[in-house]
Amino acid sequence: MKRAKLSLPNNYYHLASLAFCVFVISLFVSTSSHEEEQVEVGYGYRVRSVGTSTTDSSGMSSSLTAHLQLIKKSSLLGPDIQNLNLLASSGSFETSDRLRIRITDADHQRWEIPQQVLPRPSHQPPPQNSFLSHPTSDLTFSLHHTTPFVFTVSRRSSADTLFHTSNSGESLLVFKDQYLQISSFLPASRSSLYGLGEHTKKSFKLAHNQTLTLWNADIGSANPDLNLYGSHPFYIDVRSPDSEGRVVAGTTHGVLLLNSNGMDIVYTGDSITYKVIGGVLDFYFFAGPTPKLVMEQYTDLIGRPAPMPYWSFGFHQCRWGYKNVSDVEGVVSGYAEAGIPLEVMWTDIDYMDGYKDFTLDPINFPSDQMKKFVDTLHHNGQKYVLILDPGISVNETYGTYIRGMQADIFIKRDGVPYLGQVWPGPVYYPDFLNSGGGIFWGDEINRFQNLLPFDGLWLDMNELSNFISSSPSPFSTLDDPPYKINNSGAQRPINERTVPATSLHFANISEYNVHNLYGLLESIATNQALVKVTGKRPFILSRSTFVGSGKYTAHWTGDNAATWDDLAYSIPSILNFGLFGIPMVGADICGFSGNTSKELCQRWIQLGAFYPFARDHSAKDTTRQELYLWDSVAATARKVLGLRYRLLPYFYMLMYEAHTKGTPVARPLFFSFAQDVATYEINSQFLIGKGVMVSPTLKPGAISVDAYFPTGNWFDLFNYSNSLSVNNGKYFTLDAPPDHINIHVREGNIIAMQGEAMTTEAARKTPFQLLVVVSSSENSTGEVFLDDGEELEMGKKGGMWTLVRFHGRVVRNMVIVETEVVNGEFALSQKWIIDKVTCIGLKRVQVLKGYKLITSSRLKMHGNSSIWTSFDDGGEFVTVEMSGMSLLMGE
Ligand code: MIG
Repeated sequence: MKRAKLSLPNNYYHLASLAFCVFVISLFVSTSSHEEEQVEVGYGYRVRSVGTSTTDSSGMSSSLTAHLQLIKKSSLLGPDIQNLNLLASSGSFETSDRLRIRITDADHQRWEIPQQVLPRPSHQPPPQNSFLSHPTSDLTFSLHHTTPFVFTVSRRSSADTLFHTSNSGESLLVFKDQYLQISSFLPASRSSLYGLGEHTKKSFKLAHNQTLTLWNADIGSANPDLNLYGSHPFYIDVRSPDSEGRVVAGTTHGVLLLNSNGMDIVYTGDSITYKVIGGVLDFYFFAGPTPKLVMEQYTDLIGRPAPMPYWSFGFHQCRWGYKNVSDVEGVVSGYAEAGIPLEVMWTDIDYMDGYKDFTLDPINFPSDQMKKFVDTLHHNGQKYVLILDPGISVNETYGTYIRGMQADIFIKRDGVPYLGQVWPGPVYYPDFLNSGGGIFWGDEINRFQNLLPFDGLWLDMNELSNFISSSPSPFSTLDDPPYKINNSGAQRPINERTVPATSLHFANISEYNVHNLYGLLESIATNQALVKVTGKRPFILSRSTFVGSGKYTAHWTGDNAATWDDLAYSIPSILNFGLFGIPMVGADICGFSGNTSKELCQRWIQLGAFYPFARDHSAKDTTRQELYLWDSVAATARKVLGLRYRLLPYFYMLMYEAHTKGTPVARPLFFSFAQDVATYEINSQFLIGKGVMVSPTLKPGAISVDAYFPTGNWFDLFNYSNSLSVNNGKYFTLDAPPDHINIHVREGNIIAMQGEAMTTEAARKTPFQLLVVVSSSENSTGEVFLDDGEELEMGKKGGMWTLVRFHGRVVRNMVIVETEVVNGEFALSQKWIIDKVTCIGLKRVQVLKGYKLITSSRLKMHGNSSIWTSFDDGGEFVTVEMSGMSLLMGE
């Protein structure tokens, strides 16, 4: 029998510690004494017994248990676990669109993510006959093979196999204390995978033959392919049609391995292999069958994205290295003088006294000046956000430290708080698994808010980041586990520059197991604190994230570089976070590290103006990059941020959609055009919502851009002209002069826009304009969601909000637009009006036949009302604009 040999990490011998040497020797012995038979990491399991419960009307079980028994021992990577339990549940218990398959040690409890951290249904079998009230799931689980154990997950409606664990030697199921492995075959030519982050990727669609490592680390996102700040073991698989024609193009499912331990995921194209260093195998399959439905099903499990305050969709300015209050004030006035909207001013660690959280530098950022500064911002309708790092300076004269010690809430190692090293020097790290840690943190936030009324918090360094690497404990295999995940692309020790894995959290939970959860836990604690302290909808920006973080925080992609490559990589990164359920995401505009250039910054603000989260941020000692510093960049910023601010109601409506359904704000093209397989490959364009496409220029010196357009009529959103009529999706070369980014809106959309202004507050006071992009082949739809922009809940029953849905259609030579209003009272109380309706996409021939304007009785036309028509460049389409109306929003 041919057995593949386990390949050892390259730097295996360099890393050898005491525990390691023992391992090397035992390996040596075993290979030398069995010259013929090569050693396998595992030999799989056999199914010993199977039980089912709750059979539904079609005879399918909605729950199945199986007992698995080890086939043969292997000593590689530690002893095997003898007996495993498998529970597969679907149908009535999990929702009908979700299938859970959990495999764990039958005899001992193992680490699993606690319910308080990520609430989810427990895994007891469902009560009898509860299936009756539920539709049948499209996902089926089957035990494909019993010796060795192999299972499949298929789609009932098309018989497509979605997951098929391997029965071949090197990729059999392995289950050891510190090494779990499972593989699935994939149909390489029909399967497009997205997700599995956080990594910087050149392409959005995952390339074949790569290892994706998940271990949260303070590694700059300017480094492609390395494990970065967050861990999301979730992918979606967009399928192309099969040869029998049973699978429709774009049929999509999602797969989550809910596990917080470090892992490597090896994706070859033909297969995916998870190599995990702890926990259990807890898979969730989401049936889709559209990308949108997968997101709805995924966020139903992990938590819907947090609503973001309206103001957070404005433009943000930050920099590491602002010198003092007057430096920061100068930036605020620089924006005002240049006529570029600035919503939020940020300060980085510079504001702190000796980099201590919750303090102000008494010389450069003294509290009286800072208070005045923040009051002035608020007076002008602007906001202020500041940074916090988790490490608390070890300093006997520092109140926060003293209170933390009294509360006894720091992460410990060997019985005492673990001493790390970050910006303030020696630090202890709060333990957010300890409820006392959250209380401590909330109390500090409260005290600081009383000193300085900040509007949001920025959580950095929460991977956890540590400037030192502690040596592994000789008494444990946690610090130096037998399997080396590909940390930092070089199988670096998992303890490198973080809190060591043998450190202990509350209830003696090891850092080894919860390392990847720190950012999530800090976000939860911070969110709870802000709710309590401010009573308003929190705005939190966290660098480190995990499955479920979107329920509490926004995210930025971390330390990119001011390069053209990084500009391009920002698109896959942002789209990925949409898939991870964190739709409020952006990259540092103009680039973080290294010196930006005028041209790069000009192109970056063009793209960044359409990130869900738009912030200019740069590293210390780089050249300044505030947008007003170059005339050309300033002019572009006015233009693109002008459009962004006009689109604020649209972004906010998308936030509502994200919050209620999990749909990303920035979406891959295949979210709207799943049937068009060409969209699966697109890396440099994306959609805002369902119908606004962003096609940025990403190359130096370029004055045109090649952009893909799926079928339909598309119109330049800046001038409603330059229309493109596409019968069959294709690439166009579009003009892209230095001051222009191509933004197109597709037929079939209705967008409620407002006016440009210097703040979101001022923009919200301007009248609405309805852009109706009519279509001869489909109805046009759009929505607007209105509330005060900062109340805790978004769209909750009984709340103060209004939802207006627009439906438009062309009937002969009439355009009919109807509105459907939910909870009109709130909008009516605000007296918002629509003063302009612009119809684009009308065919010239339709209009030449003559058009009538039929106004409803409520549509009041004023003395200065006007209607005008114009023809686009190609002469094919007509724009009809009615202005000077005062149609009440909400009526
Ligand atoms: O060690 O606070 O990603 O945005 O400017 C660097 C200083 C710490 C990393 C963040 C970056 C921030 C910087 N921080």
